[in-house]
Amino acid sequence: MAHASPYTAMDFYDVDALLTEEDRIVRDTVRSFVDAEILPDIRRHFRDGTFPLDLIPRFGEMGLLGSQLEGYGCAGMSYTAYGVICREMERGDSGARSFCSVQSSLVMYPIHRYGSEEQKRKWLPEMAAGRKIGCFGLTEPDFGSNPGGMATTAKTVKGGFVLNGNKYWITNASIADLSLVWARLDGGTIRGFLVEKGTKGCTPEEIRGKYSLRASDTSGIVLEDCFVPSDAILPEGVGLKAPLSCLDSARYGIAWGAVGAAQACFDEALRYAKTRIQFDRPIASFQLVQNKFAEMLTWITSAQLQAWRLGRLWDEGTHEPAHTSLAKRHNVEMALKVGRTCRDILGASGITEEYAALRHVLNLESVITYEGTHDIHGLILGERITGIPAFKG
Ligand code: TGC
Ligand code: FAD
Repeated sequence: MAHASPYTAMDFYDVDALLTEEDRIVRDTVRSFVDAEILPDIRRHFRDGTFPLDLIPRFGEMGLLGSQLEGYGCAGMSYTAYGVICREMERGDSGARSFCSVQSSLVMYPIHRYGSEEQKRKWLPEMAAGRKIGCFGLTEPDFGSNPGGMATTAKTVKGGFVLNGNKYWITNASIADLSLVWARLDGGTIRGFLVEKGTKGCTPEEIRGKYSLRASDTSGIVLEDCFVPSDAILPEGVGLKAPLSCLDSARYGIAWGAVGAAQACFDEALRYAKTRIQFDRPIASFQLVQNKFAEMLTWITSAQLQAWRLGRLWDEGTHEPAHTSLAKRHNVEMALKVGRTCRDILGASGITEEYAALRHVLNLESVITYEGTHDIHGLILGERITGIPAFKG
C-alpha cells in the first residue's frame, strides 16, 4: 500500500530495510492512519483528558488488536509487526500505544494463553474487533513495583469467588467491558479473574489531575464483596509468573513505542530548527544545535536496532525477560532524552500545545514508570548479570 505520510524522521541506518515486506505494509498502513486519524485531534484529547473512543473499532478493522495472536479473530502477525504497530501508534501519542498494549498484551494475551476455550471464544473475537475493551488490574495502592505482595483476595464460595481489595493506576478501567483482576486465592496463590462490566461490587474510579497520559483513561478499581462465577477464573495462569509473563509482552511493545515518540520529536524539532531564524541564520546552522541532532540521531539509531533485534528474538522464541527489560529501559530513557532536547530546541514555542515534544515528554514520564520502573529493570538486569537478586534489600 502506498503511503502518503508527510512524516520524514530519519531512519539513518535504514533499519526498516530489515523488516519483511509484510511488516512494512503494516508500518505504512498504521503510519497513514496515525497521520489521518490520530494526530489531527490529539491535542484536543490531551487537553480534555479523553481517549478517542471512536477509533477503537478502526484499530480492530486494521487487525491491530491482539495482532500477535493466532486464531479467534486475531490477525496472527509477527511480534516484529506488533512492535511496528506500537512504534507508529506512539509516534501519535503514548495513549494510543497504551491502548494497544493493554488490549493486546495484558488482556487478550492472558486469555489466549491461560484462558479456557469458552473464555477465548467469548472474549477474543470481540476484543480483536474493538467491540469490547479490556483492562489489567495488577497494581494496588501499596503494591506497585512489588506486585507479589498484593492484598486483593479471592475467596472460594459456593458457585464462584468473592473478590475484595483495591487496584490502582489501571489503564482503561473506567471504559472497560472486562477487567482482568489479579488476586490471592484463599490467602495463597495469585490467580486471574475476569470481571465483567456492571458486576456488583466492582467499581472503577477515574484518577483525575494527571499531567501525563492525558489522552488515556487511568482509574482505580474498588472491589467490595464482588461475586464472580466459577468460570471467571483463568484456569491455566497460576502464580505471579502469569501476570509477569503478560508484562513481558507489553514491555516489548513499549521498547518499540518509545522509538516512535522519539522520532516524532526529532522530526518536529528538525523542521523547526531549519526555519527558525536567530542572529540572521536558521538555528539549525549553529554547531551546538547540530551536535544535539547528531546525539539524538545516534540515540534513536541505537534504540531502533535494539527494538529490531528484540523483535527477532521474540519471533524466534529465544527471548528471555531480561532481553526485554534491557530494551524497555534503554529506549524509554532514550526517548525522554530526545523529547527534552527537542523541547529545548523549540525554545519558548516548545512549551505550547502547538508542538508535540512536551506532550511526548509528559507521557514518557509515565512510560518510564509503568510496566516496571527504570530502576526495577536495572535490577532485573542486575540479577541476570550477577545471579544475585537485589529487589529485597
Ligand atoms: P520473582 O520471584 O522474581 O518471580 C516470581 C515468578 O515469576 C517468574 N518471572 C517471570 N515470568 C515471566 N516473565 C517475567 N518477566 C518474569 N519475571 C519473573 C519467576 O521465574 C518466578 O517463577 P516461579 O516459577 O519461580 O514462581 O518475583 P518477585 O516478587 O521477586 O518480583 C520480581 C520483580 C520485581 C521483577 C517483579 O515483581 C516486577 O517486574 N515488578 C514490576 C511490576 C510491574 O512491572 N508492574 C506493571 C503493572 S501493569 C502496567 O504497568 C501496565 S501499563 C499499561 C499501559 O501501557 O498503559
Ligand atoms: P513504587 O513501586 O512505589 O516505586 C517508587 C520508586 O521507588 C521508583 O523510583 C522505584 O524505581 C523505586 N523502587 C521501588 N522498589 C525498589 C527497589 N526494590 N529498589 C530500588 N528502587 C525501588 N498498573 C496495572 O496493573 N495496570 C495498568 O494498566 C497500569 N497502567 C498505568 C498507567 C499509568 C499512567 C501509570 C502511571 C501507571 C500504571 N500502572 C498500571 C501502574 C504501574 O505499573 C506502577 O506505577 C509501577 O509498577 C510502579 O509502581 P508505583 O507507582 O507504586 O511505584
